Amino acid sequence: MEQLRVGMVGHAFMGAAHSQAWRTVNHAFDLPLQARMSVVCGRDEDRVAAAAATLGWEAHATDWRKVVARDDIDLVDICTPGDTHAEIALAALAAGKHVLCEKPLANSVAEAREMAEAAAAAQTRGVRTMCGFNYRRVPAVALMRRLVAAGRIGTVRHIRAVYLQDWIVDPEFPLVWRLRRDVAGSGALGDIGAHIVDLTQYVTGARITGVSALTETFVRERPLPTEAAGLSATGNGHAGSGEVTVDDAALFLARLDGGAIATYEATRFATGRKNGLRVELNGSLGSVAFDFERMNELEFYDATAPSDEQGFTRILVTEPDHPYMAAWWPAGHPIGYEHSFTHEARDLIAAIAAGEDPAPSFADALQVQLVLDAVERSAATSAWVPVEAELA
Ligand code: SOE
Repeated sequence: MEQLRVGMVGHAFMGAAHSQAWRTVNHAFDLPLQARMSVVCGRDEDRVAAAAATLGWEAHATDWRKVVARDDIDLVDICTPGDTHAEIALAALAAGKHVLCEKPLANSVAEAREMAEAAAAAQTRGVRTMCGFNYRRVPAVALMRRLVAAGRIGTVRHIRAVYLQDWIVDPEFPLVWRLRRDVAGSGALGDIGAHIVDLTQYVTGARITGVSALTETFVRERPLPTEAAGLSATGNGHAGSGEVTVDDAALFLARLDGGAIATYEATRFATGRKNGLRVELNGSLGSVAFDFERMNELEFYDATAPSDEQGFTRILVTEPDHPYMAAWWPAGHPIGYEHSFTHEARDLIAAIAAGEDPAPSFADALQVQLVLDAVERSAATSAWVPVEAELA
């Protein structure tokens, strides 16, 4: 079978999740291309060598430029912090590689726009791009979109979206890269707010047209981390402290072009909430709600049912005719977080093999970036900020 030879840059949390997907995808799904885990790249030789062995990569490298230039690489998978996305993606596209890039696409609208333009130019040469908004690929979320598109909740009036985490409530938690604007671009807003912006636009098929926002940084100074690590770095009281340069929480109101109004909340200070992503839609004919902590379920309220039968129904999203589920276990056997990445890899491989554009493309991700930017400008000015449409 023809191969899709992957070079992945970055091997921390997201790198591990993507590796799991590349390892599994051809075992779960019947696809015309075989993913091959050719090389993983990281800055530290020892660590990347260990990651290659643990995660199942054939080889390791320390210079992403060489990986991107290799003739035997078809796709570059970017799992690094946001400050390197644009440079790596632009180089990969120039070298004719397909690109999968973690979210948010970039650290600024200018970078995201340059990436989307480069993707559009590369697309004319058959090169495909995708941004890793993995929650789209949770079967219950895909089912939510299917129900909305089929008109089962009628006209969407309300969107209520929250993404709640609590991993930095402790003021002694160190200043990891996700808390630095120069590396991450923004805080809770770009890291987790981006997911609910993408997810709600995806399930409704509507676009955010304007926002009114506020952001807050509750803890403005933190101990410096002992080493550049991810979510679990330990503090070092002796290394001094540094300034938190991103938001801890971002809240905003929005309007969408289908007429719906929405509320969004993204925070890392929701004590007790570990990864609480919840989206509820209320429409003229019903409602539908998803909660990631119960990711194999979807709540559905059908206002057209006889009044004595009305009430929220819990759909267990494990039937073979639910999105993606035929590939897994018999009905009633649930799946987990990692499957969303396997589904992402499945959709990307299928699109590349079919010569089609996968979604969300870099252009779709640019649209999310425009919303993030509008949120920051609205929070800074206390004003309503419109969001322009960039998509054709
Ligand atoms: C940290 O907040 C994080 O790992 C995000 O970066 C991911 O996108 C999200 O899925 C889980 O939380």
